[in-house]
Amino acid sequence: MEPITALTVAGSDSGGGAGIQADLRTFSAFSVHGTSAVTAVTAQNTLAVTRVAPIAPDVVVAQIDAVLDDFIVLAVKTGMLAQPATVLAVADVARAGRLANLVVDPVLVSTTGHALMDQGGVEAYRDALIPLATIITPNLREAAILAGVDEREVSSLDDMLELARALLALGPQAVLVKGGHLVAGATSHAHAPDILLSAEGPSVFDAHRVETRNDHGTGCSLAAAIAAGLAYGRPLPDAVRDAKSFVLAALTSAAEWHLGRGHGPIDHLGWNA
Ligand code: PXL
Repeated sequence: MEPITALTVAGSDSGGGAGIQADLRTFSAFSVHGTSAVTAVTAQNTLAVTRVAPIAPDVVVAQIDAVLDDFIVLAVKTGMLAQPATVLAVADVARAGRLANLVVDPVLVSTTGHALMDQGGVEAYRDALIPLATIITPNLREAAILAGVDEREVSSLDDMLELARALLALGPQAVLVKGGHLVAGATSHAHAPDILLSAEGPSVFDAHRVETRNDHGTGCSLAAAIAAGLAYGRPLPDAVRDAKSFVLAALTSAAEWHLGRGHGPIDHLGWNA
């Protein structure tokens, strides 16, 4: 047999909650062989990010080349890219048609407020990488920054749809705006709706909100799970639906566990299910 293979291009989280570590566990949970290109080393735990050391863009590309030269990579996820030059370098590889089923999670800032992208990253994403994506998966804050609107003005599903339309106009095949950070307005606290928009129109994926501090790496995991589904040939809406169920289950079974003293990881492998 030949295991299905995917690639994550993302940062390392020393605490094992987000980034490469979350992506590889997610791939494993979906029976996908995970390959990786490390874009940055972060020193962090469940409480804070204390250092970020970017990897040189040519070293990132060398890792991608090494993987693509040997494996049949059926889907690629990008997470934290750390520097605009890395966004541009990854976009060059994508433009050459070498990154199948490209899921771009446009990571800009950590939940704890630490910058995970240098100045100029927004423009690089907008101009170079996003137009080449199969799907982009911004949270509300990232969507607002990429669309150039004030995050505080996004408070309803209609506002989210408008954001999704603005981002679809940048050229990706689909946009998933995640409502996990939606606080006020038309939807209640109990829900975390996401909107998927493609040329086929919008669909809303509603999910109840899980009350827990153990939510570190949910965004990374969702994008990696979508990539895993696409690697298996699932249609995009099905891959998104499966990915949401996966993250919801992993959040639910991790809700009460203790890993670190802050925002702990989710239960990717169902240890507490
Ligand atoms: O969740 C965004 C993210 C992505 N990648 C790495 C991170 C984080 C958040 O902390 O550390 C490496």
